Amino acid sequence: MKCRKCGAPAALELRRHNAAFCAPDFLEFFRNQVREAIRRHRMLTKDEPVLVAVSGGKDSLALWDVLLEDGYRTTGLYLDLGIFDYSVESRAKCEAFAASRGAPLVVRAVADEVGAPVPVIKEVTRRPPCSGCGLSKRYLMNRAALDLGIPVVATGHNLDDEAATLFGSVLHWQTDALARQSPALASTHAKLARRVKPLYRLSERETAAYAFLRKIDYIVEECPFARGATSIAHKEVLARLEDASPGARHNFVFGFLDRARAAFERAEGVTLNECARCGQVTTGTVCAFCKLADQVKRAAAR
Ligand code: Q46
Ligand code: ZN
Repeated sequence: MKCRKCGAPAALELRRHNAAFCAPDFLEFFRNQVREAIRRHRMLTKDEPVLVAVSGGKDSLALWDVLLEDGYRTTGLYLDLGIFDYSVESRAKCEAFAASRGAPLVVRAVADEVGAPVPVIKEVTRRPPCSGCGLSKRYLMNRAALDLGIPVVATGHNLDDEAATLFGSVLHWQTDALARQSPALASTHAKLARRVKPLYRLSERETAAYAFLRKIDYIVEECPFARGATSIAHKEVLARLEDASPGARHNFVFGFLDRARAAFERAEGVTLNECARCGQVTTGTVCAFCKLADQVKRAAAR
């Protein structure tokens, strides 16, 4: 197999693109996909700062690496979820990455903000761990951006993540989630940062190859709570489809974005208020995060 660009022996075959690349040309292909995502959805500009949410995994660290290489003004944000050794190790990976690049990293702990780490929130709420965790992450990302005066948060969601989320939303016809599924979400309120996913055009296998070739030291283990999550089952189904027909994920996500999303967007239309407690954006009176923190506090008092 030869590199499509230069004809040298290929290091990686990309079946869905019907192409193969040598290592340097793959890295350039990867960066160009990120640039195309940013250009097409006007995600970022080089003269405004961007908060990059990093988990210590390959995707978010690959994203931070590309943005740094391309000269964006980045600050990393690591949210310590308090999930046993997984959190200790993933935090260390983020700190080592930031130190090696001389890039600023902000760390916030869920335990400080909610009153308990994710495993305790799970017990208190008697809900799947990802529910309290996801809620806290979205809230704290936005609040960190506001505190730091950064207008946009970038996350490392890749094509596989987007396909799995879309699949889950379609299975349950969650029309509000379908309206919000986009590589770039504009700010609809003064207290809401923009949210962008510059890796949405790249598969998990491609981000893994990028991280490997760039010698990024990332945490390989997944969150111990990921195993039971339904999103993993969705990913497995999609992996089988992709195997049988390369490009299935790509067509699923890009077809939705090009042809279907607008219909759901029109159907939505919510009014946003400021939470009576914390001032962040909510559709109700008190936001879901403040309610969660109350629940944790009440449990601690018992
Ligand atoms: S960290 Fe949190 Fe994920 Fe772990 S508890 Fe679930 S949501 S799986 S990306
Ligand atoms: Zn609140």
